[in-house]
Amino acid sequence: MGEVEIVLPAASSAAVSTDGKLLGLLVISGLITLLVASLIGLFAVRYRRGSKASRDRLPNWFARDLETVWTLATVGLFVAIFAWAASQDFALAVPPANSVEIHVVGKQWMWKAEHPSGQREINELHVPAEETVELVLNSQDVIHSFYVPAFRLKQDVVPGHTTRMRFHTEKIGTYRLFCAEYCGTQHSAMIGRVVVMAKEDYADWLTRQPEGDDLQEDGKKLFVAKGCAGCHYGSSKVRAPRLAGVYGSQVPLSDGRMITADDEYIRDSILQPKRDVVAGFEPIMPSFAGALSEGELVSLTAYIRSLAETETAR
Ligand code: HEC
Ligand SMILES: [Cu+2]
Repeated sequence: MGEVEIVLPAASSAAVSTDGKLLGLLVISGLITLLVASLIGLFAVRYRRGSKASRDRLPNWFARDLETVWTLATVGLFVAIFAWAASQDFALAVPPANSVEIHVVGKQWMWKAEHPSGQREINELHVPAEETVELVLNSQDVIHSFYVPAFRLKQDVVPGHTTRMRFHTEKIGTYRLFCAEYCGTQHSAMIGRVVVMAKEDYADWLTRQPEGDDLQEDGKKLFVAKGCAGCHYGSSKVRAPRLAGVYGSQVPLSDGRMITADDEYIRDSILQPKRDVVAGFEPIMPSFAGALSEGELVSLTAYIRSLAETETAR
């Protein structure tokens, strides 16, 4: 990620067939364009003013047969393309015999995923390669759309309705995830990534996701309950830094120093906000010393750390 992708990787079986269809249509359109253009050229020369070429009416049977042939040929071509494309879409719609089922909830403005064994993540989706993954999609508020360009898959996620999306991929890697349905002011920040891992690595990753995810959840609730969100969400009227991507980054301070945003720093920012003031901001954040328990601090830090993953959401 980060670098400019010139050719979008085709990272799922759907991507391979979609690219096939696109190429097929492109070749057919190209050939037809070529045919039409050459006929225009040919006729322009042949029937130019003053040329001796015959301008007699064509015999009726010829005009009729020509009409019939090209009508049938184009209809046949279109039906063939339709059958080809539809058969691929139908294949995708067949429920797989066995699949890894992951629940994904879209809400303003994030993607939350829950794995079969309970592990949770936000704006990240870890999936195993060489298995059919079935996403069970729900929305908590408005219509979102789960879109992974490298998979060539886009699925609307509608409130009050469960939709499913399946994919099979063999390409290990990290791919961009977008919301492709305008869903409010922070819609453009509703992005994340899909991490395709080798089967063993995925199994391993699952075991390495302990309570951390629940901490994040708690932290997120606290972030709203304790009033942090009132200043730190993008929609706030108060000028406060967005916290997405802060964790682990270098933060310029108002006194010219640079500081690495680690757990310490996050903690200090909450308890002694006047100590390290972020460059470009007023020191208006109140201290939460005494107002938060240790556990709450840990949860809040876990939540802010989890926001770091959404590197592009800054
Ligand atoms: C009244 C508005 C306000 C509230 C409420 C508030 N903050 Fe802040 N926060 C700010 C401002 C402004 C800054 C930047 C200036 C500074 O560093 O003090 C900031 C800075 C921070 C930073 C450092 C950000 C960076 O870019 O390095 C963190 C972390 C942070 N706040 C977390 C929190 C948490 C957690 C809460 C709730 C417990 C909270 N804030 C509540 C306004 C607020
Ligand atoms: Cu959305």
